[in-house]
Amino acid sequence: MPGILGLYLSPASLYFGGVQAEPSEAEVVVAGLPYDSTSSYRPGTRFAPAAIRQAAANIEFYSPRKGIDIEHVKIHDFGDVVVVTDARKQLDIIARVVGELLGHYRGATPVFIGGEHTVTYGIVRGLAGVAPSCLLVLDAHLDMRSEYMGDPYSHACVVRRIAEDGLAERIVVVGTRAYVKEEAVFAHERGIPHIDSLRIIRGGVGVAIDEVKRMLKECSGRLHISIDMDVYDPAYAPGVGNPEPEGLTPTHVFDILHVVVGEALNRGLALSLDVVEANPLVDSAGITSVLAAKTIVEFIAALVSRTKNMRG
Ligand SMILES: [Mn+2]
Repeated sequence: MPGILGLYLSPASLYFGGVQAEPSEAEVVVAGLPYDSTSSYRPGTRFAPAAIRQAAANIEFYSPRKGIDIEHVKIHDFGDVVVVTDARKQLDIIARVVGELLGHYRGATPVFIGGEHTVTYGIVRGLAGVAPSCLLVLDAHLDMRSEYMGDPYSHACVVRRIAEDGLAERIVVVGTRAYVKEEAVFAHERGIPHIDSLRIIRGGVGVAIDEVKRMLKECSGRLHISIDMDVYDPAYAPGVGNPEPEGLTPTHVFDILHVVVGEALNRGLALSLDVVEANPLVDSAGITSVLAAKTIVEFIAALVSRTKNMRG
């Protein structure tokens, strides 16, 4: 692996998708970010990249929405980024790795598997170093506290840090239902729309899609999508650090993903994804890891659906 990628990445025991494509040919590049040092309630997301790879190896790669099988999509899994306990150093390493990945594998779409939500700050900083990015966050929480337990780089602050540091052109948060006044005020002041899960449950996904489409009109380079697994209802995703009842269903999330990815492609935007906060230590029967793997499969299906189908 070129440069710092060889220094900061170590191969996983199982590749996402099973077959390892040549990195130079890859349509999708995967990296695990097994960092969970600021988890405030139930730590263990460091085990998620391995658990999600294992889940991915045991589900079908067929997407009913597009009628395509993504088994033949060329995926290269770079393994996991090295873990250090200091949040600033960890985020610096992640940002450098992301910048290198984009530099060396320009045509590929990056997919990152967390780890706690803090890693998204490092990802978005790495992306911002290459081209402007808009950010769509799916999360039960706003993650807009100025600090949490004295730590400004806590998972509970990640979207605020990204906004304050000007790392995203625009931000929209979807699926929210758990936040404090400080966070709602910050979102309002910064003009960051958030669509509560209840509006989607009662009125359908259109309200969220419309808001994201408004954002995409103002995006010039890339759409990064960050999916905190706690956006799902705990009935579907019990294995997360901070579960909150009355969340979205897989159908809601996949419907949003497919429309948003299609719209971003129509606008000529690059795409990238992170899936964070799955916690195998508190999961039930591995269902959260399976759902995380399926979420990545649906994202890739939405991404490649124009060029692949079941017959070709
Ligand atoms: Mn969350």
